[in-house]
Amino acid sequence: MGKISEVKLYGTWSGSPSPTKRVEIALKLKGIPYEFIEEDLSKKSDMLLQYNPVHKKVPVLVHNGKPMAESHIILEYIDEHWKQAPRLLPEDPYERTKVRFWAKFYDQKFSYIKLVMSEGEEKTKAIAEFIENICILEEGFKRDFPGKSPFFHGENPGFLDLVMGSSACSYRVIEEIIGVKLIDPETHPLFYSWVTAMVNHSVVMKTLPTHEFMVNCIINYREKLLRSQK
Ligand SMILES: N[C@@H](CCC(=O)N[C@@H](CS)C(=O)NCC(=O)O)C(=O)O
Repeated sequence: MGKISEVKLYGTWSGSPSPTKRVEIALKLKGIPYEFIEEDLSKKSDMLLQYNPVHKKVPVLVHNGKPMAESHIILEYIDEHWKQAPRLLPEDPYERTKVRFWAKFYDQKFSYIKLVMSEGEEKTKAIAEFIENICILEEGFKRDFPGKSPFFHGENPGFLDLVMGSSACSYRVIEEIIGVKLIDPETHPLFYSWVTAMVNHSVVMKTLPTHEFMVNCIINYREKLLRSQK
């Protein structure tokens, strides 16, 4: 009989958009049972430091005692090890490059923390950059994923949906906190229909905290950070 898999996820259960959610959604989509271990990032556990000595960050997935870090790498591992549907990455190598390209672009360009934490001129600049990058994504969707709907991978969310969705699904939370509209269905129709499908997906809905909870958590986090800077 095959060995039963032991899967542990070290993550942060915060009310903020976080890469841990990408891994949680992937495990749930594939029906992989796992134990969630919550890390207090202000007091990192010895286990986390041992498992991720380079970056000292969550998420860390430990599969049968073998640790791995970095959410993109963990998602790829999950898809390669548990090959059951839904597949997270496309079969075709060229299609995979597109998905990886945009996932990297998203992580490099989008900072929700910057939007929430900045003020004055810096905030205006962060908002303009955010909207400019949404427009670049909109063009990218058209060029690289024509006819893919409602998700980049078709009927189920895949790698790029999870990388982007873990934070993009909270855009309304950010809009409410900063008092500025970021996503316009008229100007960003593809992004808008994609993000709406993500927000309404049953697994995503169950995994992400509610709107009110996130608003409170992010406001508290911002106040705590501002107090510590005084
Ligand atoms: N590139 C990493 C980013 C992970 C990350 O930023 N994790 C944050 C929590 S959302 C963290 O552990 N921060 C603790 C720290 O920076 O000390 C990934 O995709 O997994």
